[in-house]
Amino acid sequence: MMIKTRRLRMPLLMALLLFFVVVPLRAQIKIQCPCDRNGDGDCLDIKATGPPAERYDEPALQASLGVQCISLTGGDGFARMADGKVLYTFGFADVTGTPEADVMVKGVLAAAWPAPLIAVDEGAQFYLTLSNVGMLMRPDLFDPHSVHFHGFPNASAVFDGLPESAIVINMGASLTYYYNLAEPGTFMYHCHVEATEHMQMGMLGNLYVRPAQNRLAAGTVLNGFTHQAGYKYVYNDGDGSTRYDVEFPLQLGGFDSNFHEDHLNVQPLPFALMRDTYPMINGRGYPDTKNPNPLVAPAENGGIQSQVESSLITARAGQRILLRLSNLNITAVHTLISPSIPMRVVGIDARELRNGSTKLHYTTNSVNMGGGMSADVILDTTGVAPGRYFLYAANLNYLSNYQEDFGGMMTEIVINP
Ligand SMILES: [Cu+2]
Repeated sequence: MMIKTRRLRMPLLMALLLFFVVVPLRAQIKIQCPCDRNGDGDCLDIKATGPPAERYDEPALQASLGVQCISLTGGDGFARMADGKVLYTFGFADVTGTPEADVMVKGVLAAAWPAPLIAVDEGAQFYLTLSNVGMLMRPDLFDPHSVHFHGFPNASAVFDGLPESAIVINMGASLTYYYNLAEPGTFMYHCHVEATEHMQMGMLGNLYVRPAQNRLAAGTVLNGFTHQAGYKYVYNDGDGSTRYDVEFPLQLGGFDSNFHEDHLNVQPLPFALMRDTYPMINGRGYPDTKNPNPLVAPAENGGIQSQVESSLITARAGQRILLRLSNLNITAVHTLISPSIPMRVVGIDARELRNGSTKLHYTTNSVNMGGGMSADVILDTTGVAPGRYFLYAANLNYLSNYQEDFGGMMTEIVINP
């Protein structure tokens, strides 16, 4: 009997050793980007001096390959609400340019809210490396993370981020997602692992693809419209009808403060009781939305800035403003109102509104978006008097920062002479 037990004990010990020691050691941070030769996830930082291995990146190669790369981490952090309340978050951080050996350290408590903006170009090959640095404040958790490029026609399900059908990323490991940017449009991205929890906790951000029409040679005539150098469009419209001068991605969302506070200890349940108390645009409530600067880093983050995206909209009178609107809120449908400057809706859910060559653009003062929806809205400021205008949620109870009134899902449009 003793011998048998001893025989069983060894394989068990070996299995435990394999599972807890060898397997984690095999996982590693690995950044893949075809024009990156020094393993820091970008192709941009040529250094004139230093050992050859450290100055290998090649911007010219990046251009010739049509490659765009970003390196993100998934982890936790803190964000400051407009009333001063600091809430615990999960999120992504941009570590592009950080060598592989430093990614785990740099990504700790670095979660950005919202996730780092991703703006890429149609026709490019896009490599997104996600490394999971773990949740420092919740060492009991061993959650994987993923990136779901919402609404994008992925060629392969393995890069779609759904835990049921795709690869997800364990702590201490990386995965590089590959996207062939075949279509322009306003998309969004989020983690799809335990989506209700990870999305409420803040793993969501703006993502859009600029159209190939932007790169036409100056003087090209499109259906009677002459393209000029520097002209920008929302879609490959074929007639210049989606041209704009300045663009602002605005993502609607919110935090349930009870859920975030309890989450420092345990995942609160049931999800059916989730109720957002801090409605936000780009991770801020009014008046923080109109602050053009990054917010002060919460002390809990150790000085790492978590909220860098302003939602202040500025333009000169006469310019066309593109609002890339998206709603990634998991608890509410939102209606956004521009009562003073008419909104021309040119696209919904990353598609131009058209039937063949017939344009179905329409003008309105409000756009209604359920979770996961996007809208491309152009504000034509021709004839608009210089001044300050407002953009806000029609659900007026969302114009608050929890117990503080006159806040929440609102921002300002400043038209300069
Ligand atoms: Cu996640």
